This record gives sequence, structure tokens and C-alpha cells, in this order.
Amino acid sequence: MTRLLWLVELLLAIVASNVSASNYRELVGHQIWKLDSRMKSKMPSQMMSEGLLDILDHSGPSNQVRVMPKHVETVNKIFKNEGITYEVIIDDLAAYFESEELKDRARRDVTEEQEACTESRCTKPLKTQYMTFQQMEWYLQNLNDSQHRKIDISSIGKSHENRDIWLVHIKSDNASARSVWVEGGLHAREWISPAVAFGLIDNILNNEEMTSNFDFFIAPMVNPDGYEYSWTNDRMWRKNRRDNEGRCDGVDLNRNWDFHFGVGASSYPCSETYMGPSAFSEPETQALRDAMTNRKDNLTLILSLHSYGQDLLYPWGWSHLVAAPNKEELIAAGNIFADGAKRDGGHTYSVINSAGGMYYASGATDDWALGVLKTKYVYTLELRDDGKRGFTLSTEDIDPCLKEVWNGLRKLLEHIA
Ligand code: 0X9
Ligand code: ZN
Repeated sequence: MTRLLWLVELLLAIVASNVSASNYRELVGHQIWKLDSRMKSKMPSQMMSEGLLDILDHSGPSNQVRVMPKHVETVNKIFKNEGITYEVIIDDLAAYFESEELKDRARRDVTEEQEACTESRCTKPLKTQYMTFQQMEWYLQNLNDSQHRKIDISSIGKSHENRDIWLVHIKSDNASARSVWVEGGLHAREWISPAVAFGLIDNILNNEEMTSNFDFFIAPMVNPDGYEYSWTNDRMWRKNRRDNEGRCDGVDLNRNWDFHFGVGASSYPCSETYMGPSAFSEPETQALRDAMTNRKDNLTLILSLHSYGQDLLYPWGWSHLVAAPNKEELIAAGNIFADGAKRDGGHTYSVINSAGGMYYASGATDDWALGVLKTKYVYTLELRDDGKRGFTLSTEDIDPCLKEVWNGLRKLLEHIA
């Protein structure tokens, strides 16, 4: 009898793994817990450093964490001791993602206008689908062939797995123009980030007046290995793909920059926030550092696109006890962005300090850009949503999310100009 049960279980497991899209298979049995928002404990942050759980939204509004099956018991025990209460809102992430994807697909069949991005034709970034890394390169190739006068596309370096990190420069004719830098896709699973970055490139090219005062430097996909891996193997992959020699792979590229390196980051490779063996140990952050440093004298705004939470975060992230030198102006300008974003039915974005919640984090793009490059306006923008779909944001949200960022950015740039 036990043998029969065992056989049935095995068969069920095989069926389950076959129906799982390949990038959900790793997530069988992973749970999402929603912590009681009244609890203000540093314990989850500490547990994340130890690799026991994965905080999904570092700016805090959704209070959700992912727990791997092998850690469920331990995490539950620690929470009990600490008096942290929670609700299991998803008990099998793989099954959940599959059902959401089916719904999305059914909806798309009805509503989707036909978009194309193939090797021979990719004239627009997709808005009703997320683009694969290959489609991103096809689009950039197309852009390079068609828009020579206005743009300059270059590879600023290679990832661990030898993929290019592309930088799109949309040029201004104005010799005294200041520069805007946009970074997309640093965290692999945050697919809305590159989608918005590519949408911004297209919007800027279609609105000539945008370049009358500004040069734009947009690096729309800065963690190509991690992104690819989130398509092929693990939809929740966050880090890059460094081989940590036998231990868990990957470095959190938003903990690897050399400014207060190691404060509020993990030294444990299995943690989602592993900072890496040393500051700037990663080819991806080295490439960004060098390309940004080369242009530092003209940079006036640096925007790092992430998800999720709908927050515009201003530095510092390494400590909330020290205020950024231009904190008041960062808040004032941030509110102008948020007002712009909210127009025409856009969502609400809160302007908050990166380290204001429970989670200090150092070694991020934003702190380095303010602390070392001394760029005046530096933000991390946590895009949609507020936790309902999180990283697997519906493709229905791509266009409205781009619109609100575009409206916000335009207002912000009017203010800066
Ligand atoms: O924790 C992060 O790296 C960012 N949040 S995310 O959920 N996208 O991972 C926020 C970074 C904010 N900046 C600093 N803490 N310096
Ligand atoms: Zn992120």
C-alpha cells in the first residue's frame, strides 16, 4: 500500500513538473507569507541575510516574503519565538504562477493587438508582452540601423556569461545640455523595469523636444544573465549569475557598489542580498561604474528602475540616521514626479527614504551615484504594483506603468531644467 502511494506521489510529481513552465519548476512548494504589517521587527531582514527567506518588496508596503520548502519549519519556529504573525497567501508558487499565466494568456488572446519583434523586424519595444533578451537585442539592432543621427548604441561591457550590456545614448543638439541616466533590469525578476526602460527610449525618440535640454543615457538591461535565467530556469531569480564555486550562485548587483559596502548586505552567497566577495567584484557593476564615471560631470539625474512597491526612493539607503545633503530638494523634486505620474489615472507613488523602512541596504547604485559621483538628483524608482502580482505583473500593466513614469519624468525634467 505504501508502495502504491509512493508511486502515485511520484507520478503526480512528474505530471506537475511537466505542466510547470520551465522557469516555475524551481518554485514548486515555495510559499508566500504576508507578515502582519503592525509588526516592526528587524528579524526578517536578518533572516534574509542568512538566506532563510526572500523579502519581496524592500520598500515595505506589501510585507510579503518567500519561503523555500526546506526553510518553512525553521522560519515558522523563529517567527513564533519572535511573536511575528503571518498568513500563508500562496502555498505553492509554481502552481500559482501557472494559473495566473493561463489567465493572462486567455485575456491576451482576446485583447492583444498584433505586435511583432522578430529577427528581421522589431521596430518597437513590445507593450503587451515582456521581451526576451534576444528580442531586446533585435530591437536595439533595428534602432541602430534606422536612427543613426539621433542615437548612439554601444556595449559598455560584458556579463559573466559574455552577454553585452547595452547603453543607448539619445543625443541632444544643445551643447550645454545636461545628462539623464536610466538603469533598467539590475534585478532579474523585476521584468517591468526593462519594459519601462525600453518604452522610455521609444517615447524620447518620438518626442524631439525632450532632447532640447537633455542628453539621455539609457542602459535598459544591465543584468542580462540574470534576466535570461529568470526566463529559462527560475522566475524569481534576482541576482546576477556569478559562479560562487559550489555554493549558491549569484551576487546582488544592488549591494556590490563601493559606497559603505557591506553595511546592510549579506556576506552569505545563498542570500538574495549577497554583496559579492568585494566591492565592484562583478563585471556588470564595473561596466556601469566606468560608463557613469566617464560622464559624471554632465549627469544631473540618475534613475534606477526596480519593482515593486510604487515608491520613489531617495538616498541614503545605507543608514536612515544620516540625511542626504540635498534631502529637501530630493523630496520636493520627487513629489513633482509623483504628481505628474498620478495625472491621467496613473498610480500613486510615495516619495520615501530608501532606508526609512526596516531594511537598510548599502552598495546600491543610488547611494554610490550620490556619494561618489555627487549627481544632484538620484532615485530608485520602485514601479508597479503594490504587491498583488509583484514581479509577475500582468502584461496589461506595462503600458499604463510606462505612461505614469513618462508623465512623472517629464514633470521632473521641467523642474530640473
Ligand atoms: O533592495 C533593493 O535593492 C531595492 N529594492 S528591491 O525590492 N527592487 O530589491 C531598493 C534599493 C534602495 N536603495 C538603497 N537601499 N540604497
Ligand atoms: Zn530591485
